[in-house]
Amino acid sequence: MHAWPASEVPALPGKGRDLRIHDTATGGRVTLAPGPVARIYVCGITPYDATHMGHAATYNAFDLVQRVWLDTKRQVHYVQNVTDVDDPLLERAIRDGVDWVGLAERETALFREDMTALRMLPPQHYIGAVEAIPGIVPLVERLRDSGAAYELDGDIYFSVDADPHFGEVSHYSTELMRHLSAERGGDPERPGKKNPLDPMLWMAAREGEPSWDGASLGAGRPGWHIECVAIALDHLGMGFDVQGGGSDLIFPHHEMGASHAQALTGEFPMAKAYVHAGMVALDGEKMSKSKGNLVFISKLRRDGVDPAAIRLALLSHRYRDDWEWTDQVLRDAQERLGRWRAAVSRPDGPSADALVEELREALSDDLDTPTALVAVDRWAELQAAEGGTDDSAPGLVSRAVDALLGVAL
Ligand code: 5CA
Ligand code: ZN
Repeated sequence: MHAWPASEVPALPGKGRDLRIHDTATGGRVTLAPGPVARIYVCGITPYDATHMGHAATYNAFDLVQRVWLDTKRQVHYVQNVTDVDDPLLERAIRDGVDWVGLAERETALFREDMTALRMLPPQHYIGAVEAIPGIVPLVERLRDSGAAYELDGDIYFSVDADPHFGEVSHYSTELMRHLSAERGGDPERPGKKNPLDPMLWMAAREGEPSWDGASLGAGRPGWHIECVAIALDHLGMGFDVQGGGSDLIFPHHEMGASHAQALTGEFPMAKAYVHAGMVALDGEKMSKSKGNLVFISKLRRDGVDPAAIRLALLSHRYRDDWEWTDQVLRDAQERLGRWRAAVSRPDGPSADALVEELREALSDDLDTPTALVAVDRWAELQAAEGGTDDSAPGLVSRAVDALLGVAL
């Protein structure tokens, strides 16, 4: 699949700082010190509805990770998937009486537009589940042939007991795992499974559902977790720097992915850091396509809201926190954007060298964006109150805010 166009990232004077970030698997901060090329996999959308504020918040976090790396003059190798065949997508297509392929294409196209408008850096490899099937089939065959997977009425399940490290990403109790498995696409109640938590790797063709040639597996379609493992291993290899997503992906998705990869390669973990963004809520509940309590990026754009203000609204929250979207959050961001734009539109101002370092320090500190925004606020206040004589300062602030926060002033 093609991704979306990249907005340019201005180079800043001086040197960026290494990123210290919270890793779910170890429960502490890790300093990500990748080589000259940093490798990141971010789980993409299941395209059955438009991009909402929760998605945008999660993609914003991983966009910042890349901006910090780029500021240290590293290259970034970024991979993202699109879960363009899965139960929720097929169910929505049936509910609305539309073709599932068309639905996925339409919503993916809208996602690209939203990401472009929000100045999110595009992945180098943007890969759909369907196009990944030829790579998924041999992995499932290998898992089955090595005894890490088994067949149940034609479906192939992964055996979580095959992985000695199972549980070491989420550290959740078995009880919680069971609960979340039922809630998030698993089938812990299905009779005949070796362990109720075992996830499906390959689902045998069902009447009226799409299916693909699975060689020795028979016709069917891939499970969700093996999709991301196949794409990540194909394009990044084992031991890449970050696997990212929202905190609802900790279990089962990232736990199972690490297990699949462990069973395939003997190595653990697949990613050096498992990084998770908090959940955005609306009206007291997690924003989700299945509940329908959504604020769509595309709707706000149609209403004339500046995407830079949306981005500032996202940045005003710390990425790991759960938070609630309200109209006030957007109004505050719009006002802030106005103040910042006024401040950089003057021909000179107070020196901004220290501000650049403050931004770098805040972002390298587990993406502390609220502190970063306050630093820019202070420069803008000083500009409004006293001005200054540095004629390079307004341009430097614009470039720094663009390069490090993705906001175009
Ligand atoms: N296709 C899979 C990942 S392989 C999937 O989870 N798709 S999704 O469309 O449901 O979600 C896309 C990303 O948005 C995931 O990282 C998910 O954790 C994140 N996300 C979903 N809802 C929210 C929310 N309310 N707040 C923050 N992030 C969210
Ligand atoms: Zn994924």
